[in-house]
Amino acid sequence: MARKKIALVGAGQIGGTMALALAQKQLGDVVLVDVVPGVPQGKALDIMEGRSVINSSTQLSGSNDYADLAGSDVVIVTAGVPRKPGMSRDDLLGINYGIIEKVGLALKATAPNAFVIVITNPLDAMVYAMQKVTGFPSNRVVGMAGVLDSSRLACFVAMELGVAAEDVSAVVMGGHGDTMVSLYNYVSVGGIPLPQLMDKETFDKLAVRTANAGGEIVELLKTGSAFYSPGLSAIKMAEAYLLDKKSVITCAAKLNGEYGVNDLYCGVPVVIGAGGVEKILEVAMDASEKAAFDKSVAAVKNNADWVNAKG
Ligand code: TXD
Repeated sequence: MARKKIALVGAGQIGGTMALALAQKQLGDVVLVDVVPGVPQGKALDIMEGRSVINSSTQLSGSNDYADLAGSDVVIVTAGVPRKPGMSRDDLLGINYGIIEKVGLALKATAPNAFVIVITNPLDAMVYAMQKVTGFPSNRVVGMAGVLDSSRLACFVAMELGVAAEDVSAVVMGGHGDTMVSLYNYVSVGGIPLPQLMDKETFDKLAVRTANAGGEIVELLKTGSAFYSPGLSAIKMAEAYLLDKKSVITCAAKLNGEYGVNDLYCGVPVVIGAGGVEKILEVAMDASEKAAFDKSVAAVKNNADWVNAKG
């Protein structure tokens, strides 16, 4: 079977993290592409030189030329600028739209059959823009946010209960921003529904921390935003596609009527396998959760309307 090709467009903090994770998991050969001369080449070579240490046969290369995206099976896009302290994700809309448009046109020309995972913020608008610019079917264009947000909530629940994070699964839906919705009834601790182990008041505090988790790290780092957990989250999505795992995970997917939402990308539980987003799962929400989800959808729609106005 031919080796898979995974392109990472953006070889910055998240791009480098993903390249290392991919070399460790040996999911396919990796090409890092960036506009900064030397950075993708240097990071690729650095990881190549560590392969005998991790027993990896992955081939990694770096390039400043979009032509090297040709034939990619998976493309993960972090190209853009991250937040600085005091900035909201929405503050990145204008500058990152211009970058996503450029990358999308390149992908349309060089990797027409790729599964595209967008990470660039503001996430829900950028993945929407990517699908519009490439014209790829929406099952092959998805945004990484819910895996990260759900993992952040799982982390905070595990810390609060003193249990292993790997035994906590959570569902965080809606836009990747302040309005994201953490669902109390869909957190499982080793199969045990969270409401049997934690009161709602405590959970709500963890939900607030989850919605602010990105900003918390930006304030600590000062020079950029989170990159280890975002990078690992995107690799989970790529692995689900490449290994046809049928993983049930929360991603920014194109809604066409599901949840009563049309023509919008938003975080919902989906099944990812070799067909990309193979199924969108519609879960029941109580009245307050549904109201919060609708509020989040409205926030995402504002940015999507801005993208549509760009034509
Ligand atoms: O959950 C999520 N989706 C978020 C997304 C989690 C964390 C970070 N989030 C966003 O990802 C963040 O707000 C940024 O918009 C992206 C990338 O974050 P990262 O921390 O990796 O930013 P870097 O280190 O600045 O890397 C971005 C790279 C940088 O090396 C630029 O030179 C490059 O993108 N870049 C480009 N590469 C290719 N093509 C073009 N046009 C281009 N423009 C910039």
